[in-house]
Amino acid sequence: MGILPKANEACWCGSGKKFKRCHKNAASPVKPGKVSPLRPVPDSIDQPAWAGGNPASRWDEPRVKSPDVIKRMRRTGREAADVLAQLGALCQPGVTTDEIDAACHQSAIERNAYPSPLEYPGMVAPFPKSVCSSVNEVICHGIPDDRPLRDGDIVNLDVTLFREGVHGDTNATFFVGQVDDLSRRLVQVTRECLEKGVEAAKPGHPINNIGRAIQTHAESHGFGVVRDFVGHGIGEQFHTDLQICHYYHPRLTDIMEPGMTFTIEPMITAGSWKVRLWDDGWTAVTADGSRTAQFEHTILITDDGAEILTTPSDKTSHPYWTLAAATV
Ligand code: 1AY
Ligand code: CO
Ligand code: CO
Repeated sequence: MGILPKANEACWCGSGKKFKRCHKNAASPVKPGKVSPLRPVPDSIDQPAWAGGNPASRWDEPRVKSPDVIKRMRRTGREAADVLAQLGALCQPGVTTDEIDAACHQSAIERNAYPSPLEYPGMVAPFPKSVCSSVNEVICHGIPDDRPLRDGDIVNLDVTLFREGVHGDTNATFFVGQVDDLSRRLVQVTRECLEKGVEAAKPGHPINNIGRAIQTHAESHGFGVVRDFVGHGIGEQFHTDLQICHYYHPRLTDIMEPGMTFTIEPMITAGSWKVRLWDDGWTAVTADGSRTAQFEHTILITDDGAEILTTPSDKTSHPYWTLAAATV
């Protein structure tokens, strides 16, 4: 659970005001809720190794993908983006994150896809749901439960689908009703951080260019960059050994090559970027209870830049594209 300042201490938002005069009323920490029973996936859907609680293995996967894998990743990526945009419409006051999970699960199955988070192995227990839902100070890997979304919340939904033998991974942060100015700015800047990360992704350049671009932008707005979770190689496996830090890491000098596929998924905080993990082994929250936002794409390094594989069929209903035009 997030640790908040005492009433007379400085607010985490950096306003210089006392906490009680600033964000205290908005700061009702997210607590673990009730998690509904496992939703089954029909046998007709091709499933990753961990489905059904099977012991999963990892293997060496080429960093540069074949044209056939890339073709399939484009299709899976688009389906994942379409599901994410669809779920965004549900982010309204009173809707529970479990209801959003049910919609994700059903939409995945209708598209002949397995929702990759479902039963993914963890240190404490497998992930029990089909989408990660992370509200306010939850950085990532929140478990959908019976908590109704409230007016003023921000909620990240992280959708990964497994289809045609490959994964597509994408997320966005949505506003619930009327959201305060600091949170709106946080979400907007986080979206820009992903955009700047994608712009820094091009062949012939070291992979730490991405984190440098992201960190520079976040810190210029007074925000923090989470260190504990990174972008990752993706393809026939959900996560490969390739790591993409969202801050500048001098040793990550691997050169980007055409055909590489990986995620960029900056987690940006209004206050501390230090992480605490709940006892469930999944839910990661900010150590100081400050709010946090995230956006994610799966990208392909091309001959002259990067292609976003998680581009939806309709950009007009997807926050990565609609927020670009808005001003905060
Ligand atoms: C992640 C994992 C599960 C995840 N996201 Cl539901 C779900 C959502 N996210 C990120 C950003 N996993 C990641 C990363 Cl970098 N890496 C995989 C790693 C991990 C898991 C949770 C938190 C951090 C890092 N898992 C390592 C191996 C797990 C065991 C396993 C899984 C699959 C196949 C064989 C063995
Ligand atoms: Co994750
Ligand atoms: Co993701």
